[in-house]
Amino acid sequence: MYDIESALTLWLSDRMRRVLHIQSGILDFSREFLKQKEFVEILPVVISPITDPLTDHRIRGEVECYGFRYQITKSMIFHKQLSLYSLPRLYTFSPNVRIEASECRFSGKHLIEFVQLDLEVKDARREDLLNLGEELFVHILTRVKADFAAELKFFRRDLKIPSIPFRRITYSEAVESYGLDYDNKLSVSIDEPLWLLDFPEENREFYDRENPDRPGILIDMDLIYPEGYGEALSGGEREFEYEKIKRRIMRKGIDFKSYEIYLLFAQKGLLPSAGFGIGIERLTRYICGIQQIAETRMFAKLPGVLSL
Ligand code: ASN
Repeated sequence: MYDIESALTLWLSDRMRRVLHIQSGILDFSREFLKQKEFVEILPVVISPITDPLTDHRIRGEVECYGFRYQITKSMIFHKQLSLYSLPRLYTFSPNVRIEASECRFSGKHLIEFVQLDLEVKDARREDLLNLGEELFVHILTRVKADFAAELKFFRRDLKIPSIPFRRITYSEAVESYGLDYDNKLSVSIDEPLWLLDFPEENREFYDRENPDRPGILIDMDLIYPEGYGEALSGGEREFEYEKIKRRIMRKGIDFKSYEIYLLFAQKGLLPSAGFGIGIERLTRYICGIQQIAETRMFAKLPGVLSL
């Protein structure tokens, strides 16, 4: 059953109103920064014959329209790549649906519908995106601190502006120090954001570029929030060569048929690029110092819970 009383209590609260003001600021400050950097905003795609495979999300959101099968967007990764034909630097605020296992409702950080600021840059290398990500984070945090001091005080949030460059470690270093479930332990152990680099191929999707000098290792990254807030951002350089894409799809055991249209474009020639996506609700959670992600937006959808 839908819990109308809890929804009303949250929506009528001073706390919620303040969260939403800060969140609106986060969107403004992101756009302000990206405009300065000559990015162009494109509109989000909600359904398409192709979406991010994210093979760990077994349930696929699908709709049938006019006899064609459309996927509900898990991420706009391929649409970002294809938009580079028109624009060299682009971003979108993209609603994504990822039907997580219902136990994830207790994690404090999973919603089945969320929005990511997803951007892509033609001819860029990972290094460029690490620098851009750092500047973007520092810009947003600095602007929130300046414009929303009263709100942050309400949340008793002493937001630190991290120093640039952020620390970088590799995936294998993280596993060595914290084990395979490094996720939480790493985030709890740091007090400034940290880049995690070089994921093994089996941990990621086929579109993150394999390092030509280190087979099996990808030129990609995650940004990890400090204080236990977990993953902030995910991205990397992209595979853009047809043969390599085909090989990666095959190694993942994915049916070529499901990426038929994408492969047609790849055959014509995709453009080299790098990019990343930042979850807006998780960023709001981190900035406000909120434990439960369900309190970071209107109509939050926790896994396994009926939501509006
Ligand atoms: N947005 C991510 C990227 O650019 C992909 C994702 O969300 N799975 O790599």
